[in-house]
Amino acid sequence: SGRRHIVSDRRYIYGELSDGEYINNFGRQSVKQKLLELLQSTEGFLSGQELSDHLNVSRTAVWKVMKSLEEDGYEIEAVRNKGYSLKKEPDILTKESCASRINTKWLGKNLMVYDVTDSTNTRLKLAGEQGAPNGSVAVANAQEAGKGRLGRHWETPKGSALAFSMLLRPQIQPENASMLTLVAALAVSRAIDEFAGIKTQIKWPNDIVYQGKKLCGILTEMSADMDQIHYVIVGIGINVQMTDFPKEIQNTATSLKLVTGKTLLRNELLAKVLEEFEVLYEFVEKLPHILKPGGRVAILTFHSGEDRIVKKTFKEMKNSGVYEDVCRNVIRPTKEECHRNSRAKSTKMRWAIKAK
Ligand code: BT5
Repeated sequence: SGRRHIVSDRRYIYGELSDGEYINNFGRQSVKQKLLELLQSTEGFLSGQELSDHLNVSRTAVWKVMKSLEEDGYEIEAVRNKGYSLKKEPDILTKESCASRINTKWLGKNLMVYDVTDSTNTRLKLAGEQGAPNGSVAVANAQEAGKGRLGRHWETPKGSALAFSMLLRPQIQPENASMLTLVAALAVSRAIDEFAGIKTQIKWPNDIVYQGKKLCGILTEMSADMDQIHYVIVGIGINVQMTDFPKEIQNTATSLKLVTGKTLLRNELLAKVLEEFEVLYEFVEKLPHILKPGGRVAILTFHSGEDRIVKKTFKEMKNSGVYEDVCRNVIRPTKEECHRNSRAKSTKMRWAIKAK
């Protein structure tokens, strides 16, 4: 139909984005990123010769890239006749540290990484206007004008916050775009729980909290006309290393460092969130094809962050037999089920379809 306006990635021109660092991972990866990936995925040592052969560059070039990684804070052990081994990874957000960890199909393959910027939402909006493809991601180590909702400010201190935004061009109706915030909240909550070994709660629709304190905020912005979405920007701010906050929020905010006592790597967390989100998003995007026009479905989430309202809604829908107006969002129960149910075979999915 005329509303299906997503065009293939090939139609976009990558080269036009001069702002920030724009990596097209579909194309060439940098030697530095590839080298880092090799070091990360190897337990023992990698010889200079092996690396040079594998990366198709000289041994001097390998050595130079090693030096540059060391300057970034990577601890690399170099042993004569054995080679190189990665001992410790620093908590930095660079194009290499992020891209080397991201293991998705399409989300974050086009990646902009800023050391300092105004707001990743703003950066990505500009990129969106210039035609950046679905799944583009902007990450910042610090934001000078981080945005909350309704013009509020989002604290993004350098080196301790994970702030990033995802650009999406979903094939859904504008009135359904809010479900992307829910999907993002679920993805973040799952990613944090798995990564940090804690149980977060989703304070629908925008916040992830731990014991009532805010760990993460989500800001979704959309460019659309009456019946079509041009793009949606989902911005996610997660407090990772902060140990103190400005006075105004010191009683309401917390961080993964404060909660776990551990220094968790922001690039790894980013990769986890993107992975979780990609799976959920693909499911949500399929819904219009599964449902009849005007069909609606319910939030079916049995996630730890599930709250009472959702439970009640679910029950209400089941009992009333009139599901249609209760809720229009579906979020899959687990990642495995997402895969398993991708053809709408499970009971839960059948139930959801009945709900139209
Ligand atoms: C939000 O707004 O929670 C959405 C925050 C979205 C931030 C991300 S970071 C990447 C992307 N780029 C951006 O520019 N934004 C997105 P709201 O619900 O309005 O909450 C804002 C309120 O939370 C503020 O008024 C403060 O009271 C409080 N706050 C500010 N910074 C915080 C922090 N780091 N942790 C916890 N609470 C904070």
